[in-house]
Amino acid sequence: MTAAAQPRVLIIGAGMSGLLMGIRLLQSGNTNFRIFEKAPKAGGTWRENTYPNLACDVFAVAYTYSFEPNPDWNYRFARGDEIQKYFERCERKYGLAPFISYSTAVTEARWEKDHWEILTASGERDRGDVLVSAAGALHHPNYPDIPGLREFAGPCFHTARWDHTVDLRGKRVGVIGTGSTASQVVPGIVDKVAEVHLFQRTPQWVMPTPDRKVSQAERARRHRFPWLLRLQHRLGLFLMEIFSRGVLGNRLLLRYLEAGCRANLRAIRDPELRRKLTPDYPAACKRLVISEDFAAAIQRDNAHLVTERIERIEPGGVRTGDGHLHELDVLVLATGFAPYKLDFEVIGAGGRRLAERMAGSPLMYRTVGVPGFPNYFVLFGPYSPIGNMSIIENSEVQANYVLQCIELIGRGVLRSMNPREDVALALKEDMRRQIRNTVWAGGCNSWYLDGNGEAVVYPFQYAHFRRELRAPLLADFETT
Ligand code: N01
Repeated sequence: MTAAAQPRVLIIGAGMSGLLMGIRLLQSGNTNFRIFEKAPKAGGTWRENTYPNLACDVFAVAYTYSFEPNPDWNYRFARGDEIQKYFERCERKYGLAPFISYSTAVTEARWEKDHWEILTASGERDRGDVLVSAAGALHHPNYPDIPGLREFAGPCFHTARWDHTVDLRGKRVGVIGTGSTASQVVPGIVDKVAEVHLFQRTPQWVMPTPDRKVSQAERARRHRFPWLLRLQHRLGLFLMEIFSRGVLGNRLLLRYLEAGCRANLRAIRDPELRRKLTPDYPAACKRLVISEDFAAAIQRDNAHLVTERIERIEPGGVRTGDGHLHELDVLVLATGFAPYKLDFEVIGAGGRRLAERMAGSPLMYRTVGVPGFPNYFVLFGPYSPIGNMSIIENSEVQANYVLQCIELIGRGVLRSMNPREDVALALKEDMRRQIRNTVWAGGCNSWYLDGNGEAVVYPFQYAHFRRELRAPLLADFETT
């Protein structure tokens, strides 16, 4: 064990949750930590996603750290670039830069009897008492396994690797995928391109939530009355929580959500297009898409919804099952992510590999721990998402819990804490039973599902989540 009062904490990732963990440590008086960030700057998903029309579908007033409200959001649903600036501002304001090693990729973390050893891509080693993985849930682009993908003659890129050197003006652009990302990209480019062809494998329920610009007067009011902003933050979270209750099994709310989505579909004038866009699974089974402008965009004369199965990609475009070649100049892959994938190896007690523990059906302890991996904590890992709830709120609850564990170590109450496997298995069984009551068991395919096709989301109400993570229960751990 290193410094007793300030356990040394190694954090992987300087996105929303890694920065949060750093700030919480500083606020608790612990300066003995280091954040490893493989990229040259902070921001995580908001640094990596820069596609046109990128915005967050959580109310902007609620999409901040609770202790750092932002009076300056320009829209009701904040745009990607302003969110990125918000996190960069937090990094500066809380003085995190000296604690962050940028352009430093961790390749391996190994538990060595009573501490963690970290190895970076440049061969540097570091050691700490606690390891926090804040590496992001949706971070590794999912490149579709479509024959001929590499043969496409024009520019082809994933939405999380948007190529801004490609001028889309006057081009025929193909977009594969119809998730939250594609539903923003299509309205974002439709005015600029000659044609947009949206390749849909499965229709999505789309909830139109009116967006608007925040007036100068309102921003001034938020500056002048910080209590108003705090109130709006709470209110925004409350609305998201209500919304999530529908997803978590409240049939009345779910019907209300579906009615909103159906009303959105009624705005599609062409019955054939409407039919193609209508899902055959319950609303919110996949993560609900929030978009005010998708319905209008897909009805534009230069927008074409393609529902024929993609057979292959050829140099000139996309060939569908009906033999038709959709000729394209640019191909955009809005095909989502491989969730929770880590690009570093984590080796726990007895040489156990985290990747094996997570393969198929992951075993987590109360969303933050993993049996066999002492003093290892995960922020926003498997089982963390709760409906469309703000992930910042989730991560705050988790970071506060982790901080308490670190403080137990700092006070010398224990040196290491390893979640008990029997406890984690029993909790997992409870979750699996509960998941059967949620809309995620509605028979659709989504990134919420694990390798066995089971949802790895948090199936209880938000209040339950907060209660579960209020304080560590030592009886749940093997401790030294
Ligand atoms: O990814 P997705 P996303 N051939 O996994 C299709 C967050 N987010 O990037 O449905 C053809 O949802 C796939 O088809 P199917 C949010 O949590 C938030 O859009 O599997 N198609 C699907 O249509 C979101 O849930 C915001 O049949 C293929 C699409 O690609 C999460 O990120 C904005 C295919 C993938 O959809 C991920 O969203 C953006 C193939 N081989 C993202 N493979 C906001 O806050 C996949 N697809 C607004």
